[in-house]
Amino acid sequence: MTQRFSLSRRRLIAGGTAFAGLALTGCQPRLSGLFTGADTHPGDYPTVQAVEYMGRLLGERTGGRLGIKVFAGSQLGNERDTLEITSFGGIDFNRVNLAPLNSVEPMTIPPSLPFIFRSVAHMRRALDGDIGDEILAAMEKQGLIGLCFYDSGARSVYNTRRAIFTPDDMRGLKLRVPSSDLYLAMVNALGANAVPMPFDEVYQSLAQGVIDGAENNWPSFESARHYEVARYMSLTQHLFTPEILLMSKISWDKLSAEDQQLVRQAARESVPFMRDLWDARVESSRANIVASGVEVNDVDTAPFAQQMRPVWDQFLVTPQQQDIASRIVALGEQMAKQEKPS
Ligand code: BDP
Repeated sequence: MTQRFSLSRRRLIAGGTAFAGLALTGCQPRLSGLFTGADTHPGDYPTVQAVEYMGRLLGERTGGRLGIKVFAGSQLGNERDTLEITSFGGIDFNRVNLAPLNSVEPMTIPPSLPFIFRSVAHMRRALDGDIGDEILAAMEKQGLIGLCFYDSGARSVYNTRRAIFTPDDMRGLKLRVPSSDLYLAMVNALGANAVPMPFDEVYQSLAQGVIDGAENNWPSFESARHYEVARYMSLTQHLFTPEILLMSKISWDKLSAEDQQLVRQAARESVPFMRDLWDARVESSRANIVASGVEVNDVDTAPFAQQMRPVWDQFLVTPQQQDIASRIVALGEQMAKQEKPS
């Protein structure tokens, strides 16, 4: 099921001249300078802001010797492509969702399973501890250094046709998913037709009727303007798949041990900064979307969870994946118990 990165030379060249220059820098030893960063979201999005903040911290702490220039808005390509280029050393930092890594690194599967997290608090607690550290460490064998996780809130289904209340309402809808076998299986399990597609092509495809809908969090639904076309948002909250900040292992290996430490520390400090921005952004995006007249409805999530459940067994294949998944579940149960008034 897993695959190595497989970006062809042709696609790398087609990626544009920006890459050509960036890819070349991967061959030279470099101990200082302005690193490149990739993000699919626009400059004001919390993930971009967080990596820029991290770059400012690095600048302050090294007298300007290190810094990060983030190329926002998919300027360097979609997430699958930028991930491959990052693993070749052509991009230094990359902030992506875990979804495009699902078919590459098995340890990204557990936190991407439907309904595995009960809440944002559950997700944060799991990823802030050993579970998160083990997943970050697993990235190294893919040529990527896992630095930290960022929030991505809950993902829900939106579409141009009708409000969704039960899985039956999803039948026949052409629903865009990120490039991930797990996402494909999840959406197909609900009776919809999953269409894998890069995020930056979704708006156009919705507008042209190539797809009927997609699924995402409030800030992405707003920021990519999908809500202007998809006027039904149904709160399935089926996923809390987090974002991850990665560094190319090739770039990492060129840093001194002290600079590696500085990078790790700055990444860690960008997490609470990001979470504050994120919480505010979720609220403002939701308010703007509701004010624009999008029809938003709650759903009973139990039948969705039940219908998607088989993907757990299908995708949790290694003992390490199973172990992480059961620890996430156990943590959720423990948190729920503590929250219950005695
Ligand atoms: C957003 C993530 C972004 C993904 C996008 C997607 O922030 O990294 O590219 O979803 O669905 O929530 O592809």
